[in-house]
Parts: sequence; structure tokens; C-alpha cells
Amino acid sequence: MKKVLGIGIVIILAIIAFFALRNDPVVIIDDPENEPASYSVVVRNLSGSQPLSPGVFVVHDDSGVLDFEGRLSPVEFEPLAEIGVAGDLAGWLATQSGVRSVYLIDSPILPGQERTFIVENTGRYLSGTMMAVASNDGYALINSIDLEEGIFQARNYDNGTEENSALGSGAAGGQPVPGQPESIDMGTATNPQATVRVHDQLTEVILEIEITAVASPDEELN
Ligand SMILES: [Ca+2]
Ligand SMILES: [Ca+2]
Ligand SMILES: [Ca+2]
Repeated sequence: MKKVLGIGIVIILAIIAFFALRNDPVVIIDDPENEPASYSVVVRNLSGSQPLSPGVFVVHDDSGVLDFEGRLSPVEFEPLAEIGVAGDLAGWLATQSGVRSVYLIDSPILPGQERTFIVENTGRYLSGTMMAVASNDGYALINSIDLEEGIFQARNYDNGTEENSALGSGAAGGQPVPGQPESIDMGTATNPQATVRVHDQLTEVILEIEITAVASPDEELN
């Protein structure tokens, strides 16, 4: 009798253990077989008045590669921040430790418009920046978000290299105006260069990205 009871208890414990195991959440950490090879990134201009300039996005493994808050930005950031020319910054990024892939957005995104590009899943983080064109040296920054699906909003910064006039004041305010090459050299340099800080005029979210996994060819066949 005692033995039968004992077997019964063992069976009950086995059943409890079975269901406990079945109900354990399955957590897979960094399993490369379950990670998509690439993501689509939709870049949206949420502003009603600020064109976003050409820009640069980067996949990287060391956090903060484009985060200069409280520090002087490198000289290669100035053309992006002041006239929306991204090539120097893209070249600089390519030399930085932990940078895996650099993507140029080669044309502006007008208010209310969006652009989609594909990033390869080559690293942990995604960062990106585009100038707020109707400003002196203001830019939107996506700063080191984990490269995974979701919607992420940029924060706006002042590069600290040119004095700010009113947003949208055009060539007279030292801000670049498309089609007016002479507007590129206008404006008053901040001297000495100031550290990067959150922009005190550009307080609205003007840039948002939406990241979606792109199915690999294998998954599409299944
Ligand atoms: Ca400034
Ligand atoms: Ca200027
Ligand atoms: Ca300047």
C-alpha cells in the first residue's frame, strides 16, 4: 500500500513537472538563426514645416557613435548640421570603432513625406541623423536604438557651430535655401564652437523611424 502511494506521488509530481516545463516561457537570447538578415526602415518627416536634409544612418556595436550631447562634435558633422551635406560624416563614421554599416540618405524628405531603405542586420544598434533644413545647425538624431522592430522618435540637437536665428528665416537668417547656393555660406559661426545640446527651438518631434524585419528568402519559401 505504501509503495502504491509512493508511485502515485511520483506520477503526480511528474505530471506537474511536465506542465511546468510546458508553460515555461521560451527565451532565446541572441540566437542568430532566429534573427532576420535585414530590416526595412521607414523614415518619416513628422514636421509641418521642416524639410529633413539628406542624412546618414549607421549600424554599430558601440553605443553612442553619433551622440555628442555635452561635447564638441567632430568637424565632419558641421556640413551635415549646417547645410545638410552628409558625405563627410558618413566618411568619418566609417573610421569609427564598432561601426558595421553606413547608409547615406541621398535626398531630402519633405514635411509629411517618408522614405524607406533596407539595413543589413550587421550589428546591435541603429543611429541616424538628418538636418532640420529651416534651422542654422539643428538636426534630428536617432541615437543607438536596438536594431529590432518598432517605432522610434528622434530628438533634436544644436550642433554648436552656428548662431541660431528664428526657425524658417531662410538665407537672411543664415539658413540654407534649396536652389540658392549663396545661402550656404551665410550665418554667424559660433566662436568658439559650443558643445552639442538639446535644441531649444526645435522642440517638436520631426523625425520618426519604423523598423520591420524583412523575411529571408528561406522564410518566404516556407
Ligand atoms: Ca546653433
Ligand atoms: Ca549657415
Ligand atoms: Ca559653420
